[in-house]
Amino acid sequence: MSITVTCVAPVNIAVIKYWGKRDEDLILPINDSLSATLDTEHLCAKTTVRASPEFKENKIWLNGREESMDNPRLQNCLKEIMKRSQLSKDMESWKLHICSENNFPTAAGLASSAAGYACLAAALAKLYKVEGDISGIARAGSGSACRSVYGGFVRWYKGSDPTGIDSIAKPIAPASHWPDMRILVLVVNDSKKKVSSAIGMKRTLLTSEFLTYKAEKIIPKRIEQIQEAILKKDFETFAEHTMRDSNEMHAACLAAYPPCIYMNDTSHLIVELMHQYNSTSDRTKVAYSFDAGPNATLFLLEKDVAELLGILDHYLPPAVDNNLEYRKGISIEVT
Ligand code: 2P0
Repeated sequence: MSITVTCVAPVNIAVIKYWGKRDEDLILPINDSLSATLDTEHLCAKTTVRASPEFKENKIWLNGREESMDNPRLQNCLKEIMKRSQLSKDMESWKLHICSENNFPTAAGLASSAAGYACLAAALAKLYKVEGDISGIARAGSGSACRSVYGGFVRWYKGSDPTGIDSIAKPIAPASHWPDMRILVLVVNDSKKKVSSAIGMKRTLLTSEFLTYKAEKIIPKRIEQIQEAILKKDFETFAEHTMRDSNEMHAACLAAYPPCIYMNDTSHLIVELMHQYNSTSDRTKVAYSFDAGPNATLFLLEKDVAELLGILDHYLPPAVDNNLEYRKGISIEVT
């Protein structure tokens, strides 16, 4: 006898970044963040959870390899689920076998933990018949995961309650609201990053005063403006805020001591090329954003995709010598 549930959750890309926690254990951020969730075809996690009275212990496999269940973040997720479980006590005591796979490189700055924990939260919620918002459960596993629980454009409210009850994600517009928005992910390097996001953001918060300044003085205004730009489909305003926020996150990382360096020469070349491309056009056609790694995410409108791919092919051909291995075009869809 067993119950099996399978869920799929995509990666989300933040245009207003989460970088810095005000509570490390509860994973509560120092600022609101805003992202776009990709569609379920590319960059996804797929998680199957099986519960059975015959299993002797809880077990987890990530990308085919058995991992320890002692991970405190995993335990926090399970604890949050059990608090809201609607299963009988008897079934709650059944042990779990969890199997999760990504269809993209893990821990290469492609938000693998976001998709993974969102997927786990969704699968466990289905299994334990948990109702209502589950973004807080996903957040207990990894901060940015709370945004992958919803499709389209999503805002994670930092909240003010010390328990974290109001630190949840809410959708602000479905992907269908801006159907011609496209996202290209340029994979510059898919090896594992040197400084994890958790360590990088802690170090930045402790040693770079600019991060606190950004969270308190810049983001509150910017997030309202970018949200309005999304609702009005004002690409130029959206693009400028996106690029500024990415640049300022990496500036804060560089101002950490020792500095956290995520972008590489190819990343900087992409930044320069995109600014040159925009400046020779009659309007801003593309925005870039970089997470905790060298890979670039580009936001643009469908009508400009062919031209931009031509520019990238010319200046950054996918050759070994410039380390740009491959790239992939993705459109946003409601998940
Ligand atoms: C974001 N990143 O908003 C930012 C931008 C990376 C750069 O959220 O410690 O893996 O698990 O809460 O969610 C990556 O941080 O960190 C991240 P934890 P997480 O997408």
